[in-house]
Amino acid sequence: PPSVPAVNLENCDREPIHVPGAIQPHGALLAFDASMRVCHASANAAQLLGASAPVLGQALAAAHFEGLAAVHALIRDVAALPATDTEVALQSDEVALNGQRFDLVVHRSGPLLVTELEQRPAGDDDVAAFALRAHRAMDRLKRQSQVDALLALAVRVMRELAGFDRVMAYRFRDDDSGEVVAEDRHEALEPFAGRRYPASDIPAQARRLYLLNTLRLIADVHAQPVPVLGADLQAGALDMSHGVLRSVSPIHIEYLRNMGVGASMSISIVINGRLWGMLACHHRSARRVPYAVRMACDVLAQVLAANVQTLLAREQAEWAEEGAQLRSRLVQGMLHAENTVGGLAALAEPLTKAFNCEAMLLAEEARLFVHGSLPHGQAQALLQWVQAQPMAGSELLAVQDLPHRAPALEAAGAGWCGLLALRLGDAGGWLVLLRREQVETIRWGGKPEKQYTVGPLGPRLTPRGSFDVWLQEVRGTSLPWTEAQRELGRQLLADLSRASAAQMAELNRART
Ligand code: BLA
Repeated sequence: PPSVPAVNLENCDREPIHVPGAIQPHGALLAFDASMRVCHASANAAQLLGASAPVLGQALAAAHFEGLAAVHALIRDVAALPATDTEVALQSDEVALNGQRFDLVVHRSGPLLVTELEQRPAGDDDVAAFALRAHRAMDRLKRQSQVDALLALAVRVMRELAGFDRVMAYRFRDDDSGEVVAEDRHEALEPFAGRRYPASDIPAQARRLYLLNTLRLIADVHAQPVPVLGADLQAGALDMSHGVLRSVSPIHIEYLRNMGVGASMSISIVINGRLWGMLACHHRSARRVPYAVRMACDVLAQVLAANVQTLLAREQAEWAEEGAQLRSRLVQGMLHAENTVGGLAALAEPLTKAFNCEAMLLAEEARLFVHGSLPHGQAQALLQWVQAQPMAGSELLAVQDLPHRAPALEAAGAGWCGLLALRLGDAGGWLVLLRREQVETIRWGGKPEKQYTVGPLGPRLTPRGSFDVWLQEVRGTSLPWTEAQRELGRQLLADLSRASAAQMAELNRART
């Protein structure tokens, strides 16, 4: 028997999911080499396309079957298209073969022309009406001005269009874990909104593939995959990165079955070349979605991505503008201020706002200034702790979990968790910004660590068998200081040092 490579948590990101050697059974695949001979064929080709469908090794020109002319024409079209590294040559059409309707999708994979024929689901003649609905949906997406509202609308629209039982917007975080940030679902289903899933649920190679091929349909998680055979050993395994019938990783199939899902369609939300999130659609039973409808969903996700990008850029620009104003006010203020503490203290309100924090303290020589509900005793204790930290030449210290690092401070009832300390020159002065605790209750969609179970391939690590909510309460931390906030901190320090250099020069001039 062929040896089955064991897939486990350590190596599942190396499972070569782009060359599975099989397709989903609701279609057939034929790949042609440069001389237009069949070099790969799915084992169900004759059964689906008719007994006269071309067989392995046969030249397309030698085949005679109903619908051949349409197939031939599309293959010729794709062969004539220029293919670049970033763009696959791809064309599709609807054809009648063997008394059935198929979506014919042809694309180039290296030197090969890959022909996929997907059975058309019955009763979906209204593609024109669908196109109109999709157009109106995109128009509505463009009019949203908040990311949350935009995603909420997108999942609703997607569910209307594609008819799944559940549609989720899944947004990745910096650590590649993800969160369901919007959801529209059949009322019989339990809500998944707000749940968090670990990074390993979508391994790295799958993420890379989802950047190249942005929509994938798993039409039936209980269907038996159909092997794709090669004409000879040289044919090697067929790269199906850009295919539409690619068979799905068995480990992911198991995951979906455990989740009670019958069919899944997910569409990448790509922003600045990065996988920002996905629209994940689940159905409780098997579900086929015609190719044209899937392509409209894909375009919808692109419109969504463009709008999310615009809104995020606007938020960033507004914050940057606020920061720029703060800097120029500081530079102005320093012209008249007695000292650095005075200049900064005058801006306590806008400073705490820009850094999204609740309190700040300023210290230089004997001067101590506090803003927010921060008793002097606490300010002193915090300052002492900051002064004792090894800065290793750095002018900035950012802490998100102060109680864990400074238990003694916590015992004194300080209650501060986030601390951003900026060193004011070499004279031992500090600007310290403080944040309160942000208790985060993570609703993991199941216990994050995977469990051993005995599957059909013997004992191995499998995706989670349980998707019951698992609450993790994270205490003693604040919101993290963003890179933009740290950068603003560094810029303020640079402004201050320029201002004091100018003052010194002024003083010297006055003396001479
Ligand atoms: C793929 N994992 C995926 C996909 C999703 C998720 C959306 C894309 C394929 C699809 O459309 O179904 C994960 N799906 C989720 C999450 C939610 C959801 C988080 O609905 C939340 C609601 N998965 C594991 C482990 C491994 C693993 C441990 O949990 C590996 C050991 C693998 N996931 C895995 C693989 C794929 C995948 C290999 C790629 C499937 C493919 O495209 O062939």
